[in-house]
Amino acid sequence: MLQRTAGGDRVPVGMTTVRDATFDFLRRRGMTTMFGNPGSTELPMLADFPDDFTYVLGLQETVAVGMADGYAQASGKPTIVNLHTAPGVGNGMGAIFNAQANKSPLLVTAGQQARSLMTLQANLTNRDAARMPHPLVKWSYEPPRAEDVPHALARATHLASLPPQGPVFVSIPMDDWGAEVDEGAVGHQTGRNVTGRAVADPEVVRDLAARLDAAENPMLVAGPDVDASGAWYTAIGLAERQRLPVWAIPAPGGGRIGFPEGHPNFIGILPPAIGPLSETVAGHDLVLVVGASVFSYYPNIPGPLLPDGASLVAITSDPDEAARAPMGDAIVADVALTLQALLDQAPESRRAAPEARPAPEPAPESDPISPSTAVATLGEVFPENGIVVVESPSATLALRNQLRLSRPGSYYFGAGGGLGFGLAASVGVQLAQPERPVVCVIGEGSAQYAIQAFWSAVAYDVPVTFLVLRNEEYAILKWFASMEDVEGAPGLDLPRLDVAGVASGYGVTAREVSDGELRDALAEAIASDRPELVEVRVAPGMALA
Ligand SMILES: Cc1ncc(C[n+]2csc(CCOP(=O)(O)OP(=O)(O)O)c2C)c(N)n1
Repeated sequence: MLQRTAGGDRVPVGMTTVRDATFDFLRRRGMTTMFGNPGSTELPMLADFPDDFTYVLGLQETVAVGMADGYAQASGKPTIVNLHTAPGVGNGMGAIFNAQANKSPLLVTAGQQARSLMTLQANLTNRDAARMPHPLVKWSYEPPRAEDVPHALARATHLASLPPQGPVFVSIPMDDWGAEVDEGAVGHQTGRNVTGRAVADPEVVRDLAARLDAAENPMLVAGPDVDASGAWYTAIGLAERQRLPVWAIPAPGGGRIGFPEGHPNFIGILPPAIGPLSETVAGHDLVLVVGASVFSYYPNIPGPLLPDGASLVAITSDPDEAARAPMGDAIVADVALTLQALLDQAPESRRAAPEARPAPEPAPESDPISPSTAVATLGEVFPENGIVVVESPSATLALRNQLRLSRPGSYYFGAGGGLGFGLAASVGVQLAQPERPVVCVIGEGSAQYAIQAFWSAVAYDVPVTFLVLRNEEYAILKWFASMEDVEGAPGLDLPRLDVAGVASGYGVTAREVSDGELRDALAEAIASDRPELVEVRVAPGMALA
């Protein structure tokens, strides 16, 4: 006797299919929001899509992966994104690169030609599916048999979620979905819990607490994993108890901020090159780096790795980060648990509290306004619980200085540096955090790399506010050109790109405003329950504060 499964397959009564087992697994893991862009090879997976799942369509794979990245980071959950065989993965690769840098737990899946047609290389066969995204993912796999698909997806999800978190990839031939699985075996394979938050050796923590307390002038460098691991308030506790001045990791790197930037102990953002960074930390005898790599240097300005008299200790959950650092010691363990253990051991220090940095200065008046003024205006109306997703290269430093965000989970930036993260990720972040207003601050050049994200924001009623800073150039590249002594490079000007016009075409309520209208326009857009865009002309060049 035949029965129709939830997924629509006609199978013998009592039989469990690959699709049933897969959706059961995703449901159990809370992975019921799926991002993607489908093709013929993915349709068998999506057949009779279960009612308790949501499919979020991105019109280009950069958008699908970027939305999933934002969603995974802002929800703290592994997130599935389904792409269309080789060309879909190809389009998504830049965004997968960003997800890797963001340590975002993405389960990237792609359809594949039917197994019986792969050897003769029928159209759409990805001839080496597992090799394609290989350097960008923690694990890349095409299961040898249809019935191995649920187990492979479970294995991939565990790997994505274990520290350091990151994307994984599974290629799934299109005729696998109706195949039968052994119910007993698949129950074991997909029902497992795997946890990976490891505590540091207590002796090592005790030594570090003593070293920290004995230091004359220690400092803390807070990285993105302070936020991602849930160590935000513990980091504040440690900085206050030990009177530590706190720096953010070199700008613009780091997908998240690791310390409240309005806190009296917060000093600023480290410069990103070897020589200037070493000069900045001069005078400190112990540099404690938490939840970051040491360091993501760029551009190449040589110098000593550390100033004389300084030593460095890093706490990271990423063995590769620990191993590749060019200086200092490292402890590989969960950042939140280790910081808590360190806080428990660290005595109240008698050092003087660090001097609070001054409030941001208003930018000098100009016409058009400087990017600093634009982001300061955003700061005037930015809600307490707001979240900002940033891809506005020449205004990032100014935004950090003007907004001084102080709540956990308030800042997302594409740590890989590949443009296309901002617009897409802001939609994913807002879907994961519906109660918190999300503002995406984006350059008009950056907006072009994932422009179709506007459509997803409209289609799924995602009320992001997009603030487009239009300076009619690739300002950051002109700055790099001057750093690199490059003259006469073409392709750095963007005469009159009408982002508001394009966004309206996708259905976003969009307007271009003068500087005098900016404040009210932003306040209205943030309060609105629709996606809205505000575009403002800003002066060319870098804004540093
Ligand atoms: C995928 C990708 N392509 C190209 C670049 C190089 N790139 C870095 S910043 C930038 C310019 C961005 O322009 P815009 O958003 O207008 O910002 P502005 O520099 O003017 O602030 C470019 C092209 C990149 N980072 N990623």
